[in-house]
Amino acid sequence: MKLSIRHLLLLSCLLAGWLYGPSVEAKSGKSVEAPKPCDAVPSARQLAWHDLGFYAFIHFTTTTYRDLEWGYGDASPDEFAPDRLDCRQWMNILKAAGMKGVIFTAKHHDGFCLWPSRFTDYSVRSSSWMNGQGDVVGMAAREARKAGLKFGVYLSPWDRHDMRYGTPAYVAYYRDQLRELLTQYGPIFEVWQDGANGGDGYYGGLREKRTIDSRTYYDWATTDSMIRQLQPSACIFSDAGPDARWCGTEKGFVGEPNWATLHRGNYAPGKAKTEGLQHGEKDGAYWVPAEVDVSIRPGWFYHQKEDTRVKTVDELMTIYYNSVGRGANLILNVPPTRSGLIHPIDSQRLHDFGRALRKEFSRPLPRSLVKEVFASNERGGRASRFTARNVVDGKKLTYWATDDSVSQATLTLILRSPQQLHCLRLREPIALGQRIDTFTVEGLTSAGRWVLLDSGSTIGPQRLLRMADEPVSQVRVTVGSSLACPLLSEVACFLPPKEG
Ligand code: FUL
Ligand code: CA
Repeated sequence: MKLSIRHLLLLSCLLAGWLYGPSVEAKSGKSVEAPKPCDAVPSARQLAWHDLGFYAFIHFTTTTYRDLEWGYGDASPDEFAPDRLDCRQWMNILKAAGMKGVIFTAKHHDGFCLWPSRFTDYSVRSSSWMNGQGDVVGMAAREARKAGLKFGVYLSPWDRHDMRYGTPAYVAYYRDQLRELLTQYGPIFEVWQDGANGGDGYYGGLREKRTIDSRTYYDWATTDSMIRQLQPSACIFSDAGPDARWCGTEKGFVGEPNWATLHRGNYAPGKAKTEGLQHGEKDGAYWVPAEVDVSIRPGWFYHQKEDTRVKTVDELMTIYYNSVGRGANLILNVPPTRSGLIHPIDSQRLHDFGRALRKEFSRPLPRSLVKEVFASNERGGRASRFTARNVVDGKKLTYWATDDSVSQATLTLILRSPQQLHCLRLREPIALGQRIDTFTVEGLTSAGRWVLLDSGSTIGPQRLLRMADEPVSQVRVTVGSSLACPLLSEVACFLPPKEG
């Protein structure tokens, strides 16, 4: 029998209903209620966002040609002059690195628009590049899609070129531009709202300092509702969410613990409170997960003098473990050169990193090597749909749950033979909220001793733990504390990658 997409959708809905639904009869005959979700849970758009994990940032504009990080806003449109621009080259490199999407700087602080906006003459339309016929946003969006990468936009709220900046007319202009970006370039997965508002700039030739009240000036609520209307699946990123938050640093890590929850009211774009952004807030009322933004080079824009400072594969791997490995998403910036291509050093590095990533997780412990999985408590008993065995079935939707009264529990994987483990991946079924606070992982050595392999705080959509060398015949995860009864959808073990 052939299954159509509709059949598959129906089946997955039934499965999700069964797993997260209110109540069913377990095989034991007892009625077992699914655990209730925590107060703050992700929306459907956030759940899809969590699945992306790793994507790219591209910083490219006139600033690239001035060798600056923040363009002042006075560059002539003619200065933007890539002679070999090739967005397909960018996308193929990003794809090979294992990325799932790309966010492009449609307009950085210098105000120059990389698409021919109808609302300003400060754009590619005024450049002699391609006789004013060019549209980098369009090219990037098209090539991203062809490569199977999701596309997102960065539109800097701070605009050092535009005369209107600081007045209500500028906010209307910002929204007009955003409307163009959200209606002309297909599906957008994320809209990046930068918090920087540095003050001085060109501002239509006045060359002065302008300050705004970042809490009130932009009226983000109105802009965000426009985004919702035009691109309902797009996640909105800023220092304060609503869908994803800045992690509070540009060094390439999120804190531990990393809660996806936050008291949103205490945050505003441009008003970063590093501690809360790095760690989230355990009792936060909103689901606002962290995104880790970091550049492959020291700067966000390309500078030849940084050709020797491209991050190494080891550095990138550490960043990956400290971001994706702590349940955040990673947005890695790769700046094109003046010619419009990704530099060969960065390209080679990303190629090597992609290979290293694939290798890192290339040897999942075969299911046949797991003899049994036991837990100190299984909701509804051993035969229920919440059995501990759900953590090794390779399915994200199935999970182990305990009874509601439980906040400490152990789950033990018994292996058929001692194995040297390389890495462990733990996942909570976050559709029901982030619950596990502290945990330890121990291994049973051949000497019959339990040794501590790792311990930590928070798991979320995924937690990657690097393991020590000693072979173990059992792996025991102990939940020390949990905000509500603990749930785990996966305890995946990876064996050391084969050399070569
Ligand atoms: C910051 C900006 O000021 C940088 O130039 C860069 O765009 C970075 C991603 O965000 O706030
Ligand atoms: Ca599972």
